[in-house]
Amino acid sequence: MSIHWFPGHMTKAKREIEARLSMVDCIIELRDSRLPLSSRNPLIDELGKDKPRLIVLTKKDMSDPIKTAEWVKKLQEDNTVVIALNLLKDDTRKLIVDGVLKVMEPKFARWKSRGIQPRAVKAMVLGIPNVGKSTLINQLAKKKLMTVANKPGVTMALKWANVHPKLDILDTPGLLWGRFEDHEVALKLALSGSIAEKVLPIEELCDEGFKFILRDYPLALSQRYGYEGSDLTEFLIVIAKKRGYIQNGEYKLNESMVTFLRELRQGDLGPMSME
Ligand SMILES: Nc1nc2c(ncn2[C@@H]2O[C@H](COP(=O)(O)OP(=O)(O)OP(=O)(O)O)[C@@H](O)[C@H]2O)c(=O)[nH]1
Ligand SMILES: [Mg+2]
Repeated sequence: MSIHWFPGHMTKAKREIEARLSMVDCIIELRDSRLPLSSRNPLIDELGKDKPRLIVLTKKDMSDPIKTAEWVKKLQEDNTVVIALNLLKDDTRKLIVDGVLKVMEPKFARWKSRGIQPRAVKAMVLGIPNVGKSTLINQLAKKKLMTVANKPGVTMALKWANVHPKLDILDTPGLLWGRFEDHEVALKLALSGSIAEKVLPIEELCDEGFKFILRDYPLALSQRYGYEGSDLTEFLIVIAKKRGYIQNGEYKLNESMVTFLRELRQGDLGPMSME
């Protein structure tokens, strides 16, 4: 099954991003540390191929620390500056500003040789929906300049922010690519909250999420839900009983599915990496 989810505002945003790219000095590319491969948007490679780039793996607090450290190392092999951050806690400001100045070094040298006066760097933040672009800007600016919410598609228009004497950042709407040739990628993006859930059948998402946890983090189900087995329906009944999802003597398993997916997405089952 190939799915399509490319809301109207994204088509417009893509055009506007292309139009503004020539104005920016570099790109801050955000990826979700739980899925650094699947959250890499091929559109960003195409749009920003000639720009210095800082890669930030976000939501480090939600990913498996060992896997994230491996990813940082691997991505750095391409001579890119890569940092993994919990945007809500880490010293985001210093780390990002230092990272931007580092990737800009060759450009600064060119400016100098051409006699161009140093000025604040203009960076564009790019990434899939819900990865933390607007959060990153708010943390840098130390105030709530951008609207942030835990669902994809919050930012709808491009907006500049002066976040530091040396840095201006352009916030952009999260972009997805039009077609997911790879269904597994779409599933991971839905399980982590970057594509609207309604795009994929909830049963399939639950099934995939459940299989993933059984395979990679088998203790998580017993720790959070007290469930020791490996049968999805049985597990959903356990949630229904615990949370009172029962009507006229019947279990409302749909509510169990919604709860399970929400808790998985928001990291309630513990730090996990899908890649
Ligand atoms: N735990 C955790 N949550 C984060 C982190 N970064 C962002 N978030 C949360 O992720 C959600 C989405 O953040 P936004 O900044 O709105 O994401 P965005 O990339 O701007 O999303 P769009 O505008 O929809 O493209 C919010 O609930 C943030 O609080 C992080 O490092 N750790
Ligand atoms: Mg946003």
